[in-house]
Amino acid sequence: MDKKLWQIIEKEIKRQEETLELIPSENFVDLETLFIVGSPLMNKYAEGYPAKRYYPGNKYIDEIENLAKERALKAFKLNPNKWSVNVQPYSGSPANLAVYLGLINPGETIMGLNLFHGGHLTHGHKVSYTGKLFNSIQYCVKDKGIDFKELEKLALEYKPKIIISGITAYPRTLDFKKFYEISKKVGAYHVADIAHISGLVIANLHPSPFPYADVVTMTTHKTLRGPRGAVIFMRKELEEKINKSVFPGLQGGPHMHTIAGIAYAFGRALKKDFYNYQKQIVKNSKKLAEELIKRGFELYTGGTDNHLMIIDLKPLGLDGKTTEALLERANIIANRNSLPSDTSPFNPSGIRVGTPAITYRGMKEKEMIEIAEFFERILIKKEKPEKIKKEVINLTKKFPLPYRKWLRMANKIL
Ligand code: DSN
Repeated sequence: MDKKLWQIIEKEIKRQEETLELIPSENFVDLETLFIVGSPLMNKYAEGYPAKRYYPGNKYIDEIENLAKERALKAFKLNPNKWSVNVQPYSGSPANLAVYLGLINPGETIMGLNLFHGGHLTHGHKVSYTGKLFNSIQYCVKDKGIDFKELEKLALEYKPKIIISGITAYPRTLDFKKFYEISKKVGAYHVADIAHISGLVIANLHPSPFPYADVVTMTTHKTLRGPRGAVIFMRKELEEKINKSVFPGLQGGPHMHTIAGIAYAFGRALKKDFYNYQKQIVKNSKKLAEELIKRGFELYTGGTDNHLMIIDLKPLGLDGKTTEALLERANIIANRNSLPSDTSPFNPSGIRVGTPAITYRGMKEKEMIEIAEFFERILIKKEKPEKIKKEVINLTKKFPLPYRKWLRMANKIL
């Protein structure tokens, strides 16, 4: 046993056990996912697609990839004659790049939500290849939501080939129909990136993009709670272009152990428990937002409709970096985040807070009140974070994670 390495793994497990994980894009996999993703499936090279591989020995690998695809389509109730799915992208960023490169040529125009307003790097931010390879036009949020007036004006002026509807730090419901209508007006593809909200869409707690999109991308480790990976759904007529773009265009051998974990995650998403879990994520998020507002915090767009919220720290005279560090001293993990008034993402004035991970641990509305109090005591009443840390650890102990069992098993058999 590699003692040095396992000691570090154990320390990280303890950190996860004893902290309140509020980064909205993070979650906790279950033990079955750990076993599947750690299985000997990772030994196999399988370039290509089921029944069209470049290597032999892929009989069972094909079964796994087909099962993942079948369940992914089922989870979103998609008609397999109209929609196709690619489960091979290594993660969300290469998935998005593969879509753009599959549909249009470098130099052509894409439009996405500005990073400071809640968009993702891969929606055309200038430091990402998506903003370097393509001519990127960014739309914004005004008041409490996406500024569709500006979006339409920009679309008519710049005639993008792709309009991306997608978020990474936007707490409101997305009106996919409006994106569709503007896209059609200017002859653009509508690509919806539902990485954050995929679980909510499956559970009908957020409107589905599928009636209005040409392509839908998502990661599999956020609200879906699967292993790290990504999936691309595309209308049948776009299948060949996008599949070729993923492989051989951008990637080599698919990670079949991860794809098996994705098959398992979509299988779990077909069950009633999954709906209850997603419902509680949103309930918790709304409760936490309400309790924070009650205590004097200001939230970006005034609240939340989904699993996340962003606290505007400017009225408290704080910045994101200082706040992130103060919270971490109390074992509360929430990440600093840009707001429209910011100019640098390194020291922004927001802190992003989400409920998927703590909801998986079993926390409900009662704990949201406690968490809002922690925020108030640290950031408004200026209590020492170290004092609150003990209370945070006590709270986390009531909602254990399953990883000790896994660790014990590793210790026993290795
Ligand atoms: N890094 C993810 C997030 O935190 O939203 C997106 O890729």
